[in-house]
Amino acid sequence: MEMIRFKHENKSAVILFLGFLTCVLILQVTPVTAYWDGDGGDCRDYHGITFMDCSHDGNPGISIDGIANETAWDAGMNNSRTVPAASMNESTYFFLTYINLTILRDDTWVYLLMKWNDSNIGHIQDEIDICWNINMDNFTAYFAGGMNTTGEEQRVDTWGWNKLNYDNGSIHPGKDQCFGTNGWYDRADENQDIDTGYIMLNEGGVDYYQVEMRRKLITNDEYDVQFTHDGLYELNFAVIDDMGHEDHAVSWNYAVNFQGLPGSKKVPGPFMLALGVTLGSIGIACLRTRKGIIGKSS
Ligand SMILES: [Ca+2]
Ligand SMILES: [Ca+2]
Ligand SMILES: [Ca+2]
Ligand SMILES: [Ca+2]
Repeated sequence: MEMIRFKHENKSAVILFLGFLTCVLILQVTPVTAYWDGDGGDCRDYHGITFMDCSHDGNPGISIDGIANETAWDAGMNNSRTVPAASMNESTYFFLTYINLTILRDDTWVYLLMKWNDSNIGHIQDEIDICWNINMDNFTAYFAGGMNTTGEEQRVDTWGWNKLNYDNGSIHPGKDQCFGTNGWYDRADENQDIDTGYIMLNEGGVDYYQVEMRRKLITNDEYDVQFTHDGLYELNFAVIDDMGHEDHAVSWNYAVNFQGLPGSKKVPGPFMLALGVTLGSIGIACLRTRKGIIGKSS
């Protein structure tokens, strides 16, 4: 009898040990925790910035309906990123999601394709937001004092999609907003420049939202980021699941490289500059020589 009990206890201990070992292994291979690491401070201290490219297609023919069946998206997906977003450290709210992100543009619009897992799809509070830095010095996803910038006249543009009461497949205007030194500006003061369309998906038993979004490269709205110059544009993401909670999932910072923008002035590179100076010098030297020859012959 003692022997049977010993065997039973031994078996339980082995199962417990294997369970513990499995947990340790899962924690080791999981790249992102459900909460931010560290002390809940600025995520830039932990992750830095992830860079990505923006593909160009002169005629992408994208219909903003949430369905990514346009061939332009296939090419743009070469530059896709998987953006992890998690709740804040010590949050009482638990949510971890991965946004599959593709960004492309033509000569008028910038297009975003975003697909992310949601814990309870179809909830009216489900939402995704993108913060684009306009001119903030210390742009971050962590705003300790609420959604406001620290510098005078520094602004962040935000583009949002809400589920609200819109049916699956709905095409509707997004939320185009901006915040600055004193928090949110009145949304009514700015033009609403975002178009969105969405569908719900279920793949392998996991529920996803998929949103197509577009905005003109240049809106001339003081509350919007303007894609006028080639270079890097910083952004980050927030995903709200069900409750519209303050502790929504947040990504770290990304920067998108826009090149060949229609409004961008072409600055000559160092090689072209050196070539120009050399050719100019040769031209001047030739003129002087010619003048000398003419002077001598006359
Ligand atoms: Ca589409
Ligand atoms: Ca949800
Ligand atoms: Ca805006
Ligand atoms: Ca606007």
